[in-house]
Amino acid sequence: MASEHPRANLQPGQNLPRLALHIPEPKFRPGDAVDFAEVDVPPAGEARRPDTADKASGFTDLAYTLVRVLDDDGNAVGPWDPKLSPDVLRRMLRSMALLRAFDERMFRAQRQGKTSFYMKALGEEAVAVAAAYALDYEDMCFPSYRQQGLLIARGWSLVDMMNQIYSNTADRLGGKQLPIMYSVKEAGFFSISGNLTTQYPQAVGWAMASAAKGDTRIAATWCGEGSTAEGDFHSALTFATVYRAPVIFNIVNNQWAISSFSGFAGAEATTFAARAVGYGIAGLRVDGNDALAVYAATQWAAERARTNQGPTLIEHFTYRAEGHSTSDDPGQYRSEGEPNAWPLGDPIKRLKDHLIQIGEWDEERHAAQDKELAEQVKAAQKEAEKNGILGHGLHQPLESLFDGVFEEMPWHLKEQRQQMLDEESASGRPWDRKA
Ligand SMILES: Cc1ncc(C[n+]2csc(CCOP(=O)(O)OP(=O)(O)O)c2C)c(N)n1
Repeated sequence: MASEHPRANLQPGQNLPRLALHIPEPKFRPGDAVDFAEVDVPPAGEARRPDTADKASGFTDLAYTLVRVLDDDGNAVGPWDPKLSPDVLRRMLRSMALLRAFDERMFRAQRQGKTSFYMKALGEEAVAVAAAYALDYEDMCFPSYRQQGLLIARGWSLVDMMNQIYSNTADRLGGKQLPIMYSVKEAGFFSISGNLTTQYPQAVGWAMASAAKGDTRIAATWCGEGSTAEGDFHSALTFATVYRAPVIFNIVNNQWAISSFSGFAGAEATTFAARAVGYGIAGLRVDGNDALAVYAATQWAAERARTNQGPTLIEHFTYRAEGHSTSDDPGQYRSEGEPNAWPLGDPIKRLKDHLIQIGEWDEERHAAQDKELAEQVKAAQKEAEKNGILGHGLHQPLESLFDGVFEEMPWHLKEQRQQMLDEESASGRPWDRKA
């Protein structure tokens, strides 16, 4: 019997346009000239600043623009100017410059074979440092691997960070973790995991616990724009909006996820800040290379969280100025002209220019500070290297490999540990630690 469905007697595909997928393609590949004219950069000072008690639905426009404070001449303008004292501005600049000096030195240490791996935050210094200044020291941070600036801004020991990078005898993680995957509970810096975006729901859970206990501390978390494609990102936002968890979500949109440009995470269709809109969460899109804008947005989001207005999502629009890691060569997939053509400039230079513009800094002091910070990092490195570097034998007792899997070691791990030690001993103790 013939079907009565109107299309039932057509051949498959007949009379229909062929379906096609859209495959995002970055604008510039190696060798291409770069022109970022299409990147929309609104003037500094233009975005409005809603009251922190306003309903998120009342300012969705802020998810599609850029909150900017520093203009092209180094002036701080508009309603988001946090009006920080010159002293705080200078300290923030110093922390950012220290982070850059630290990155530079540790990158070199990797090239010299002293550590197996490193990741820089070049060009993204404002994102972590300015946020750290706007948060309380007691607030809990759930970072990705590119917010070492939080530790540096909180004054954490560079030697301790280096010990971890070197996996040496003083490594607080006992050599069990890849370099740069810090964990510093004392500085409110949650253990970094290699698995992208797992920190997002964990930050929400921590924030919910803080609220459930009637505490006053809030949580902040960071991930890259590529990481927003993970399922964990979306479940975190759902939990946070439902329970109005006191948490700040930071998306560091540095345009690249290793060799994948931001279009593969959805940037061609909308902004990352706009993800907030569908969840009913406050969303801000911020000039990530403007330390004052990052500070102001974080302070605003923190106030919302502290007054039980719930979560805020902040997209920091920035650019990953160098390779993804020491294992990456960006020359293979993007134009070398990109970093210099980036329209939002360099975050350190922009804060420095502002301080000079208001008569609170000068080039000579800046150069002297850079020199002093390089010396400070060098001295810390010397100190850390006394505890060992890569290639100088095993720095932790071999049997400690089995520690910390469970709070108390079960019998089968004890058995495996003994087996390992017996085999090591039978083969002449090749893993014996050097004195
Ligand atoms: C669940 C998971 N998938 C893939 C990876 C491999 N990986 C490590 S970093 C990275 C890119 C992340 O890019 P983005 O989130 O934009 O952050 P960025 O590195 O730019 O700071 C990928 C795919 C991983 N570590 N975890």
